[in-house]
Amino acid sequence: MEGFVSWPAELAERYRHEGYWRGEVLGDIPRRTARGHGDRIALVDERRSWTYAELDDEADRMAAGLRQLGIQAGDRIVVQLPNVGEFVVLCLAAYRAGVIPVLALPGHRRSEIAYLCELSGAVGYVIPSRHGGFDFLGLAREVVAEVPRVRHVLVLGDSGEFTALASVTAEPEPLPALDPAGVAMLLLSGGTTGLPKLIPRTHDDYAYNVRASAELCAVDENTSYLVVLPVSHNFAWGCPGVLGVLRSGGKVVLAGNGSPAEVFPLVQREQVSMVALVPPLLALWSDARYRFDADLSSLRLLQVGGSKLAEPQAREALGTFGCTLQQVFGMAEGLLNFTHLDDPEDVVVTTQGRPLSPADEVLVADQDRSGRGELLTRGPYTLRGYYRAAEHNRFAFTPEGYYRTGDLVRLTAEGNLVVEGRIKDQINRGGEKIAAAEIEGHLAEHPSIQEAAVVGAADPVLGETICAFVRVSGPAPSLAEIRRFVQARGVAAYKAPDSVEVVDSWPLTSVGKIDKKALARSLAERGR
Ligand code: OOB
Repeated sequence: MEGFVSWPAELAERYRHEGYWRGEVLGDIPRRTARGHGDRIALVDERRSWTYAELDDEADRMAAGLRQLGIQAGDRIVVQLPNVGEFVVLCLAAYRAGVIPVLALPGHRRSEIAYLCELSGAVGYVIPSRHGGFDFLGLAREVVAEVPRVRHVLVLGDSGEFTALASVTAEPEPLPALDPAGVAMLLLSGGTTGLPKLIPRTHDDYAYNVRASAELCAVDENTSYLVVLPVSHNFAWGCPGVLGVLRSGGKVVLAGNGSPAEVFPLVQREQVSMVALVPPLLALWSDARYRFDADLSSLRLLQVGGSKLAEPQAREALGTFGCTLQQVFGMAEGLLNFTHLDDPEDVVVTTQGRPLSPADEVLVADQDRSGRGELLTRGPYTLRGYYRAAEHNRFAFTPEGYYRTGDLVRLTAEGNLVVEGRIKDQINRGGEKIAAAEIEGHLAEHPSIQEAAVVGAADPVLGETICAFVRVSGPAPSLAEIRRFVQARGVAAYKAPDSVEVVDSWPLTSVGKIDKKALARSLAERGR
């Protein structure tokens, strides 16, 4: 596939020889249980449930339906569905047909989706008709007008002038043989420069990612896994996530949002044993624990990741939920670090765990005196290059093929990683990643903004929020005006600045660039 950087032949050979890559394809994940125990429940969402046999059969039919529409192996489709069972059916169908899903978030809007369609060369776009009060049909009209190559809009619900996803079904047929070393899907990176990059994940690499995570987390047929994060996020989809549970014969419960009022009764009803959370959601759950009388005693494992979990919060959660806590420091690019289920409490609350695979190579580069440096990594499930991004790849990877994570870490004596900060120009807003450059680009288009610099401001709940420093000509726009402006440009709401600071001049670095560290310090000094 043009634009995909594969592993060097010797390494690929080693990963196969050592049993990391087994030639499995992602579409086969639920098949074993579907054949042996087809009547077991695989999937539950707000409206219905699927047995393994139903899930398997519907995925086969949708795979045939995609092909009947003329969507072929190797074609890309941008998928923007919320936490609904159809997302799972569609992704399995696409994997089986060799169609490559590009996993977008429900919050993305015109600017992100049109860009993703363009960059991936997508022929299809899959949406709900409405979700969270937003009209996706309207968005789809804008997207197809801007990117005419998108020939198919498939809609869950009222399809208007487009194609109903429910109609994408046909008699199952023999499907093309797939190359397990080929690209199975494209995940989104948080991005550090402008818009997000696309991360190619192969069947071989992701099947290993899922299998090894499921083993580490002791997922089995008794696991009841609740999804409250967006299901299209790598954490919830494959670490071990939905796919890890489906390969083990367990049950996946999809929830629309993570609010305790909605989700605690679900935990009780579905006897949920495992869930993946970001730190702000864990805080919400901890606060609410004693305000609801739902029985949460089925919970066995709380996975927390996406942004840094503070030690006091981790200790509190252990006391509050009385089950195993696991820190997960991962990235859509590949590398996953987990604390282990039998780690001592101190390791669990003070570190972000260690690499999943014995074949993960990690380096801490340019260490300062305290041993803190940038985490570099390569391995059997870490990308070797972003998709169609030759230019960017030259500095995102070392000549030896290590991915520069942009995270500042140190290694403890026992080999666990502690995340100490980052050098990438990105904001981590409670687990959601925002490339500063992307927002700066939008702000610079505002008629009264001359120049903008976006930095993270410390926040007790989200960890960080987005602060926009702006130099203006004429009247300074208010925060509300700036937020309206950014969103009117078709940008996801979570990327709109949370605060604005107007400056007359910039602090500069020795090479004359805007000194963002100084800007962040000035916020910290004023307690912002
Ligand atoms: C996960 O993936 P992404 O791609 O949304 O974000 C990756 C970045 C990391 O490079 C790091 O900067 C940050 O998010 N991060 C953490 C963290 N987990 C991720 N920073 C501190 N502590 C943690 N535990 O966020 C992701 C993917 C798979 C599993 C879990 C998280």
